[in-house]
Amino acid sequence: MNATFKNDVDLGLSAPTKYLPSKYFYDKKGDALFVEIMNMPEYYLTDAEHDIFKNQTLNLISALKINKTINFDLIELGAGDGIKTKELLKTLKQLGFKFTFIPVDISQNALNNLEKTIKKELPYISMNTKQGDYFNVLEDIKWFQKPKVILFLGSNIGNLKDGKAKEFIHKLSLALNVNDKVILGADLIKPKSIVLPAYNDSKGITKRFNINLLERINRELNANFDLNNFKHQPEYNEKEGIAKSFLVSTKKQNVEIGALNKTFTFYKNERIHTENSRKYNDTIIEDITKVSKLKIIDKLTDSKNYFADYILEKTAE
Ligand code: AVJ
Repeated sequence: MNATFKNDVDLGLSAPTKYLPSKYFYDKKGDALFVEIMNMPEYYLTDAEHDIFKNQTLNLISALKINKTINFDLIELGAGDGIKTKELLKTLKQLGFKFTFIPVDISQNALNNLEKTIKKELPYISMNTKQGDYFNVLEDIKWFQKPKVILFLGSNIGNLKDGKAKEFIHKLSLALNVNDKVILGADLIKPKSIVLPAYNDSKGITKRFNINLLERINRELNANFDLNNFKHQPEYNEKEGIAKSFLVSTKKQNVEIGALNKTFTFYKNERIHTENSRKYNDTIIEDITKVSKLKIIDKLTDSKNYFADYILEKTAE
């Protein structure tokens, strides 16, 4: 992990347009900040998807067309704190479905927290956690024998550029058997007045989340980023439908990264692109899924029409 982190930081900060991969937000401090983000009023995504999972649980379950007599694996990619999933787990159990819950996350710390809450609140759920990067984990779950329901919620897919998202959906489809299902959570394209505050909250939590990436480089790669010399800069335009986050160097400065034995120069107002959070509509989701054998069979939206959970089915053709 540390070696790839080091490599990726070197690649991103040496590029003509500097960037850092958003997956590195999630260390212990980043996980905690992300939980704070999900709880803040501006971050409508979590409430909207929770609305679907809480108020349309039965619709969601019937859309999955699961055979009650057969054991299945419920695999969640990027599980986070699992609040939405708990609604589903509870109801599935009440209805007598038989399954093992397998949350997957890049952060072992997030998995430990989730395991603790599930063991406490839903002790009757059978559960196995799995740590790893989504792309790598797909190689393993391919060999699981039981029918699968994959949860990819929270618009986590939005961190991937459309080309990568297509590749991911294609790989996911290869890891599934005919009739397996996916619940794909996607934040819908909507006006800037709603989207931008979700990435630029009044308490500055998102700013701390973004800056933590530099703190993590300081901590793990022995660097000397002066956190006061970078500011958080979010952007969104409705036409493109992509929220972007940057860290902007407020002055010309040099930063040393000990682990790389290198110095990086930032000019005044130079930006590091740290995240894309893509927003969707049916056309984009159709485009992303059409290369794969995952077909859209249903779609549920929240009462405000902010967010959609698409139900995909692996087909033979
Ligand atoms: C977890 C990727 C869905 O893009 O909205 C929240 C991460 N970044 N605030 C998103 C995030 C800044 C989040 N995802």
